[in-house]
Amino acid sequence: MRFKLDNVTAREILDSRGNPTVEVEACTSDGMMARASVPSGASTGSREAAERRDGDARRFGGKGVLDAVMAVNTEICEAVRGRDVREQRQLDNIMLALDGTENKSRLGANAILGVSLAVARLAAKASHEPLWRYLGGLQANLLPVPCMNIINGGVHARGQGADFQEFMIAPHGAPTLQEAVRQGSEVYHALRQILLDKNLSAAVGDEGGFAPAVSSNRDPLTFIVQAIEKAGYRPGEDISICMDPASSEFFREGQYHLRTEGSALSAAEMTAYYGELMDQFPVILLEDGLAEDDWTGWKHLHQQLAGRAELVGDDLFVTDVKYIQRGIDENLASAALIKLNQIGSLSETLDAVALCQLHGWGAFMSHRSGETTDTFLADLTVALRAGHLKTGAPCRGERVEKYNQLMRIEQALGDDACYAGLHAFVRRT
Ligand code: 2PG
Ligand code: MG
Repeated sequence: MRFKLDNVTAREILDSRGNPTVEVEACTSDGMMARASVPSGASTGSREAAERRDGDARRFGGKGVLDAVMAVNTEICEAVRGRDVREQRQLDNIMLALDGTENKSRLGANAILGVSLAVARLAAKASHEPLWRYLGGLQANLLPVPCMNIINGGVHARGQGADFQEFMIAPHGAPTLQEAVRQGSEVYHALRQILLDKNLSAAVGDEGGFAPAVSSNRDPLTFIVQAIEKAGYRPGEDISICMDPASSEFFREGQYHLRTEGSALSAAEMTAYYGELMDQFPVILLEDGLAEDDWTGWKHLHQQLAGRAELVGDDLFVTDVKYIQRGIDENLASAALIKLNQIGSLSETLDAVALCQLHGWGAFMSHRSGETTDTFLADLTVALRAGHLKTGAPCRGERVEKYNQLMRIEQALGDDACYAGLHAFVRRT
């Protein structure tokens, strides 16, 4: 009774951009309930699992998710009812088989993932364990370096700021996660003042970072280094920088178009440009430096820069073991970005992380630009010892709730807690 799944129900709620998304509640036969909700991206990879949207322009401009909600309440519920909530993999497989498509487009990855996460949380609850411990067991004691996105550009700033989408700070030199969060927050506030002093806007983008109108992609890096110093820390020693240009967004006809700089660069020129930025600034991680279909460009990028920064594939791999395996075989990157909704079930996400870890790759855990206050990602990152995650700025409820949950986990672990620090970043020599 205690572990028997009695019911799953869904509803339409709002995400941090004010768009509808799916929330699922799962219940056991003896009345225990757990809830999970699903995030949504803006700079999505073309090979991602399909989010199901109603397309009815009379509601939310076509973005409603009532069909996905209905899929949970009817077909999925019927198929999973009566199962043991601890049988995560079987439950996920039942949903994948029921969907029957390559990319989860029939039921919707948003419907499937909502159930997958709610069931996992219910299983943890029924087992009387916190989620991180239930998912990770005794090995779950590594707190990740929080990579905080403090300048937002690209589509997260509506194309009004930097071309590069994300400029993050990684306080890897801190002794604990709690101290890392404090340092990140202090740098964030120092940066705000620096921007205001330069008469730049301190209004924020989708992930809570500032979204100033800059005239080059170097400017954010310059400002961030100043902010790190102003807050009393040493750039590169205490705090380094991670970047996600999300370059698929500005890749057209074989070239990378940098609007702010008025240039169009080849993959080799982009790689050289990143190399220059790494000479001048303490960049330790570069995600989606090149576009999702530029496989040959990635090979060159990896040859050139693998020793200098962790090279993470996001749109390139879409949390899918098929593409990650290709990346491993062809030596294209040193890490995969891991997003639950990019693949659409917990079990497949675990597979993606396991594959990375087996090959000495990094697994860089990630939120989406459209989020809810659900903190599943924080628990999962600790459970998998992934060592680093990005979940936005130290600002805005849906972002800080993940960092706050990590601080709760660190406190619950007490002396057993260990902070990942610089080792989390995979750089090949
Ligand atoms: C990314 C993500 C998350 P989005 O590109 O890595 O920061 O953005 O969710 O818009 O795809
Ligand atoms: Mg990305």
